[in-house]
Amino acid sequence: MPPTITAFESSPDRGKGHARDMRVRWAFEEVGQPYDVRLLSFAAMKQPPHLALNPFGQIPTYEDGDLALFESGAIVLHIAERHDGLLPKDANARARAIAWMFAALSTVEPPIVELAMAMLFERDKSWYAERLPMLQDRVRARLGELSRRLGKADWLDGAFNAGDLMMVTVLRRLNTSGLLDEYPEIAAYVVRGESRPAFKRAFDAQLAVFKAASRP
Ligand code: GTB
Repeated sequence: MPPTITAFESSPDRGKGHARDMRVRWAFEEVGQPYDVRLLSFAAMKQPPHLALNPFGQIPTYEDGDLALFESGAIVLHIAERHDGLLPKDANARARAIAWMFAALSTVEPPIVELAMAMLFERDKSWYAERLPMLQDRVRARLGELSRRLGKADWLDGAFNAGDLMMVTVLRRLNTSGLLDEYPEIAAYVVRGESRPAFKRAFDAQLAVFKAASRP
């Protein structure tokens, strides 16, 4: 039996692949591992069976035999550790790839999510116009730092690895923000990630879920 992950029955991003099951799907595709998906409504995510898998009532989760995991970072790392293709063999390079995964999740993603949440939920607030430039500048700071490190390289540290997978999924949330246009190396890096066949297969799979849910 392949591992089973959970995803939105109907993603609020309308199939843009911004929900965090996308990074798990992509990891499976990169390593060539089949997987099953259990789709959940928002209501089902808050019911005891799902809370037993993820105490925060969120997707994605991962089940394989007697192992259940939550947190997309932990799931991608688990997949990368068990299959060839996402982590270098050299111990130091492997440790650095994992450091980039953490950097994506704990240094780069928070200001991006903060900006995305403000743009989604705070537009009608009196303080929105004043707060927005500050949130954008926090994202710009990370993009500038990342751009200086990436330079002209294709990937963050040698060949594509799980660190790039995680970073690209984090950065592509900015695709419609206009901010990536200010950092051409980062914009090209995101496109490079999105051009990988494994990314496309994962993207199409989550898009098919959205299309099926939208059918009358
Ligand atoms: N740290 C956890 C992880 O990495 O797995 C965070 C998981 C998480 O935030 N899951 C979200 C969720 O289940 C879905 S991905 N939310 C429901 C809830 O908390 O009740 C976040 C997400 C949602 C929607 C969009 N979008 O519409 O663009 C993008 C990202």
